[in-house]
Amino acid sequence: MLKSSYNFTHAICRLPAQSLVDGLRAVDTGKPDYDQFLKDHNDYISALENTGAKVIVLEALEKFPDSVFVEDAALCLPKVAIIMRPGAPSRLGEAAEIKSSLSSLYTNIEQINGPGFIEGGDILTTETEILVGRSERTDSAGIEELSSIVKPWGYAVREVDTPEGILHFKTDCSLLDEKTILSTKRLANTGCFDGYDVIHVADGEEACANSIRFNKHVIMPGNFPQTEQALINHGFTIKTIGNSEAAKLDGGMSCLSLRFTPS
Ligand code: CIR
Repeated sequence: MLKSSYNFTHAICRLPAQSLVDGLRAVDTGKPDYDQFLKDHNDYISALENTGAKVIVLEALEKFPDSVFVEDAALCLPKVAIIMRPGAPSRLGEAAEIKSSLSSLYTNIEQINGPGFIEGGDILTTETEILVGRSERTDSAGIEELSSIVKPWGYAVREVDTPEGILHFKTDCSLLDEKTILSTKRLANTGCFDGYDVIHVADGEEACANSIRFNKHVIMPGNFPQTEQALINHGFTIKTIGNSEAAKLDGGMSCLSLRFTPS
């Protein structure tokens, strides 16, 4: 049987708004180039489509500069979609926008109502559990609410720590298959992946830890040759995508899509 944590029939992406140049970032490393961002985003969509998936491309939302990072607004499980409650005030309104897009695709839609906060970038769904990292954007109350929503659907949530200074839990890790995680050493050293096989990203290549396994490919940002070679050596098929502009906004491969199989 195909594993549901990395095999998907569908993805949702959102076109980048021109306002993305005003998107959130921890450190200002320069203004993102919109045209380059759009080109990379197009390549990303093609990479998803090339695995046979249907990609739904939503309209740009100028009101929300970070809305291209569509992953943070929802968690899409096989039978239920859960609308998040982003911890960044400027992103809170993205929840209602994604809800209306998901309503034609899912029969069951649940919602985090608060008072807690939770963003999709802090959630790693594996074949056996849902790991959620506390971060600046996700708190214990948000995780607790998610846990009570998904329990009746048969999912166990495990709350873990995201090391200080890292935007999201998944900034530093990705699922590669049902037993294997790609992770930075600083995250894996917390012990949160004990019981899984862990492949460490190469020293100095921490920024490629945010990759995605999407059907037969691992889609990772370009220019991380040592980690790319290590993954090839482990038997994974790699597709690289330019990420220079999204990286200026602390974005990577997972943030740019919601990946799912509606039932
Ligand atoms: C933000 O700070 O919210 C955006 N500039 C980047 C969001 C990246 N999302 C993700 O890692 N899931």
